[in-house]
Amino acid sequence: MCTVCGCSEGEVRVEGASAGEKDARAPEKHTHSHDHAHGYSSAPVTVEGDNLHFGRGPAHAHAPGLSQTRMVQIEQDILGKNNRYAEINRQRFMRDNLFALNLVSSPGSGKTTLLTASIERTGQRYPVAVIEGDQQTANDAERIRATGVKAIQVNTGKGCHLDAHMVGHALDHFSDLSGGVLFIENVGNLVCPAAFDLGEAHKVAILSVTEGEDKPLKYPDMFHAADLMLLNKVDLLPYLDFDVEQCIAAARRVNPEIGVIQVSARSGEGMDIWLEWIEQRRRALIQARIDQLQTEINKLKACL
Ligand SMILES: Nc1nc2c(ncn2[C@@H]2O[C@H](COP(=O)(O)OP(=O)(O)OP(=O)(O)O)[C@@H](O)[C@H]2O)c(=O)[nH]1
Ligand SMILES: [Zn+2]
Ligand SMILES: [Zn+2]
Ligand SMILES: [Zn+2]
Repeated sequence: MCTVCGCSEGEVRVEGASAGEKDARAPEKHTHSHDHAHGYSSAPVTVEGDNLHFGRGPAHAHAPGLSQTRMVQIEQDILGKNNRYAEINRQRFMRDNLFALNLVSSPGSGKTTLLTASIERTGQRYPVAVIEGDQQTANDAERIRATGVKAIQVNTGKGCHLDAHMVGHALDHFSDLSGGVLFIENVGNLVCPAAFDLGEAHKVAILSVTEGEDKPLKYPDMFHAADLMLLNKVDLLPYLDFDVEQCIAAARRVNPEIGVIQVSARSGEGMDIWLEWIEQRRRALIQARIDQLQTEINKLKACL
């Protein structure tokens, strides 16, 4: 995963040495015939019968040639830097009373379809803008632009997620969005975007019913990080053996607090509930800002 192997930062940075050089701090490389059964604490693989676990060391991951300690250090460096950018984004969102949502899911769950349907239903009540993340193409941004809403496409190349720095650059392309909603469609990937704070108010995980009800258990980080799960494509339920209750139970096992809304971007089912969820939180954000400013005003008045 990118926070530990550092794929988002490129080879040179990851290895802590120039390209082609070995990381002097990395332990000796093991061959695959070696069974790792030597019991040292950073052993990257735990064997339980026929099950091999590579995520039980302190780094919760494995990268060939890197020690657990080194991976933890790299992760802290990458996430620390990201979090500083995220904080700047958060301040920009607060200054503009902009309600930002980070939409995360595997490829094809219906994020862009859901966004276009949401935008069409929202009308012109408040400003809406979209940041689109994909490895390549501006296809999704063009689909958003067709609704009349401004969209900035961010192509990540080999990158598997948006980071807060990218979002900061995209934000520079929007003018006044005060009081509005910013949708950030992350790169389709159920793993890496979970770790990257973009400064958003909430991560919203979209899971479509064609993907299987066990996904929250298989990819728990994402559903743990999200405040809401949109269960999309419910119009297809009659043709599948997908168990909705089992899926919701799986999501609540990894995140007892997660909200769930069943939607279909195709039929429109559940869309009003989703838009009401957005509206309530957007208004609460503005109200909190009013209360904060009122306190400031009261303090100043007391100085007169
Ligand atoms: N039946 C049905 N199909 C849907 C629904 N929402 C999206 N789709 C279809 O699912 C496919 C993928 O939808 P997209 O909106 O492109 O999915 P995405 O999550 O944006 O995909 P990436 O950006 O590649 O990750 C398309 O063929 C959509 O028409 C839905 O509610 N019901
Ligand atoms: Zn990654
Ligand atoms: Zn999309
Ligand atoms: Zn920059």
